[in-house]
Amino acid sequence: MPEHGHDEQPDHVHADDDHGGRGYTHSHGPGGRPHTHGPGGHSHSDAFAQKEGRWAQEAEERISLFRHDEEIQRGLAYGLQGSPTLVDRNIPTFSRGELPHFAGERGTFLNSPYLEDVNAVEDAEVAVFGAPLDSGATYRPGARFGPQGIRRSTNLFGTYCYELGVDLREQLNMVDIGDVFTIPGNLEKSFDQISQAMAHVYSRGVFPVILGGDHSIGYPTIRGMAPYVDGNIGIIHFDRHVDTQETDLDERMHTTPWFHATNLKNAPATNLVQIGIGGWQSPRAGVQVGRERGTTIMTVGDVERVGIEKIAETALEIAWKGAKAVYLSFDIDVIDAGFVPGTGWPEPGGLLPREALNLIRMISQPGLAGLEVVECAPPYDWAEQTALLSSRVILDSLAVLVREGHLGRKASTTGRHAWGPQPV
Ligand SMILES: [Mn+2]
Repeated sequence: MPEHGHDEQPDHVHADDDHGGRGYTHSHGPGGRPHTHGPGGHSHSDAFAQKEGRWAQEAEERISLFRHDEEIQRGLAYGLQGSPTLVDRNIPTFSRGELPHFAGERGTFLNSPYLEDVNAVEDAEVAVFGAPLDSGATYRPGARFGPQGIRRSTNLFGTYCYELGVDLREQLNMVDIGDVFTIPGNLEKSFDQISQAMAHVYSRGVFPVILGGDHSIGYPTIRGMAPYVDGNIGIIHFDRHVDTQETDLDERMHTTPWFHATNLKNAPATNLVQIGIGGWQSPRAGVQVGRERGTTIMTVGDVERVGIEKIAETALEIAWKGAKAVYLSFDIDVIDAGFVPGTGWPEPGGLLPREALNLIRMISQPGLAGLEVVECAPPYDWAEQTALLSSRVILDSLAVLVREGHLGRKASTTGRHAWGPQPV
């Protein structure tokens, strides 16, 4: 079992040693929710949602409040005791923790600690970093502000998710290591920087979360991790677009990452699964490459007809076939353009947010090697909704990885300061 001490987890929650962190399990209901083994043995008349609702109510009790309490103490020490008129004596004069959500903004992802010295990254289990790049955008630029927008949108969230029964502050050592120094106007140099950043994090056994950036970063991220994977890498790619052509407008662009990534020795195209493809923005050159190389494409119609459970199961089968690691690349434009106006190539008719998040939860169950969310372009965003969905993809995936025991091993509920390495 994972070290964070979930010895009372219900029996639907598996540590990865149950299935070697490779295959997937059929013992989960849709969305990774518990199916029949909720506490108290409910009757068959219970609706599925009620079971999850009840399970989560019980699960909350098993999560520590250690880091929450520690954060309050630190707030009082560093932010001074609150004014005498306040009844709640946990409120400091200066905001120093999660609350209030509109203030005290640290500017990091989910208010996690900022790690200035990236040499110390291995103390963390998850490192979030931005790849602010939009030189690969062939229509709307703006994704260079994606990392900033995604981080800002997380001010709205707490660290606890009700239905997943996970509190990331308590159960995960996650740090934000800032952004890669990309070179505007020079994709190849930016790619080199991104690959080097990825290699630094991945080679130290730290789970990378990359905030894009346009989708051209899909190639350098895979290239950065590939030398450190002892075997093949599978890629699960959510997108409205195939992104498999060799060049676009005479260069490698955000329409080309998988042509180049699947040229890498250990990232075969046959392990590339593309979900949500369709519409009127798919260059035929890319489709031809996918056909020749044997990629797997599942359209939004497939998702609708076959159902998300079967789609996730099939995607995992193909991505994990003979592979040692599976990487998630999520283009936010896979979601219907009505929900994600802030993106480079909006395409109506995509997945619904609920479908996308359920798929993310399911494909995260057997474990991932890392993930990226790309193409969030805040200049076109309304009310932060594209950034919010981008954040949710990351948060939901991390929560499932923690709940399934793939992450959360370094977190200790006693004796650690904050929820990651602290600056010295
Ligand atoms: Mn796309």
